[in-house]
Amino acid sequence: MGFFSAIKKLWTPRETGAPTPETPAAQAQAPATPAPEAAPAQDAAPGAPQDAPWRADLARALRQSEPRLSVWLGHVLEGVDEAGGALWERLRFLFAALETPEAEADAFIADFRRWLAAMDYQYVRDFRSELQYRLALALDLEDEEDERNRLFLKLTEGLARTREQITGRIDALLASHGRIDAKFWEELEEILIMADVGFEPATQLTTRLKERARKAGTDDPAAFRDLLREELQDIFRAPRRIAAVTPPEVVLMIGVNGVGKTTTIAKLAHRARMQGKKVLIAAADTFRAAAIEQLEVWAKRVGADFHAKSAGSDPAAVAFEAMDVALAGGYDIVFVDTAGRLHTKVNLMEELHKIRRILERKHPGAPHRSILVIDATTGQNALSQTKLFNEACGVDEIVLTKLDGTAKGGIVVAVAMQFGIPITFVGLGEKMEDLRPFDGGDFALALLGVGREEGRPETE
Ligand SMILES: Nc1nc2c(ncn2[C@@H]2O[C@H](COP(=O)(O)OP(=O)(O)OP(=O)(O)O)[C@@H](O)[C@H]2O)c(=O)[nH]1
Ligand SMILES: [Mg+2]
Repeated sequence: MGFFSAIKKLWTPRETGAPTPETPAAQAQAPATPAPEAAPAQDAAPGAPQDAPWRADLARALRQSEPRLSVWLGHVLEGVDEAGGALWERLRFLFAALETPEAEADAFIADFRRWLAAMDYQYVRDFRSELQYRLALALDLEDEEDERNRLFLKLTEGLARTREQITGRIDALLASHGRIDAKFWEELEEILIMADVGFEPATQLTTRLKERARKAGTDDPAAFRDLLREELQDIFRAPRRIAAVTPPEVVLMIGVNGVGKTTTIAKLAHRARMQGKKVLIAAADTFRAAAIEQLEVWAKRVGADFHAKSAGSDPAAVAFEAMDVALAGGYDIVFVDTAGRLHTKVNLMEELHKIRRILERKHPGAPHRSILVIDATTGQNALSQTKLFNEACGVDEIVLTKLDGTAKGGIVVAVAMQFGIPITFVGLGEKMEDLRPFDGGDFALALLGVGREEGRPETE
């Protein structure tokens, strides 16, 4: 949806004397005159039919505000403390201003109200964050600066303990060395190993940093932080694989026990639903009846359809049937949950193979994304998990869960260095909005405790 082109109409400073919007995009592209028929902000002009005073006030506030979702939401929620008629009216006003088709706006609000009822939330303070997340997804605004800053804060918080491990010690290292010498590199390597980067990756990283320092012609410890930041940003810049997919896109979720496969499916399904996709979830973890029930509850909560067989059924048979349902039902995306398995158990890994074969037979190209879920608190074991799952059945993407509060986030560096498999999402908590796209550059900055503004290379 053309969020920015839509809001620009509201910004036109012509009639309000509002401050000129400060973003360059807006300055460059703001149209000279607003399209009078499109935005309700125009309806709110004196004499317009819908002249409830709040409309004029809200229109003015929106027109004068920064082009940021959180600022906009702040105006929409002005004076609104709880869910109810006033909130829905004000949200509709915002949607109309953004030229959202009415049916989509209604669907969004109906969906959100269902969620509020299911969660038993009434007050804005309890659901504001979820509302902003849903708006960001529905309006395709996740890349907006504001959302990225919000995520960056969470990431920085989540990595606080890991950062203590790495940055605190690196600070001490820098303070104790007048120049970068052999002893410096030795101590650095030790710090990296202690921070769970792992022996081999730590050696490799140190070698790469040495090379970087040599090229930069510096032995000044003051320059080191920048070298490390650049190196980490490079490491995390694994290319995303984007391939054309004939729907339904099939996502297979794999990993050891308890890492967060099922909750990650729920979170990804939630995202897909908010992006307007038709979603099917298949319960190919037939190992425990409770696992099937857990997934069914999640499917209901996020508004996805669900396919399961009884506990103890062949997981490949579930996948087989689910593909029939998905193909016949015109689904956009299918998530296949699998039982947690030890990567060292050959027969269990063979079962994953079988699921893959069935999916491929039913729908050539499937599974399009085989996602390995790794628990960031695992430490070094994450490396052998990645290696064995990748060898046994191929891993296209990695999702790292439980990054909130772990001191072992250094493992991410090792995984990224050793396998070159893109990390696509990170889990920063148990809520739906706590699963976010992984941005390697931001991750490196958060890991080093550098702000986004200071850390952005000039070229980006
Ligand atoms: N703090 C935190 N907890 C998480 C995160 N992701 C998942 N969890 C929690 O981890 C626990 C296990 O999650 P599940 O999704 O059931 O894990 P699973 O991999 O499906 O487990 P099995 O099916 O038993 O193999 C749950 O209590 C989740 O709420 C995260 O990013 N942060
Ligand atoms: Mg599970």
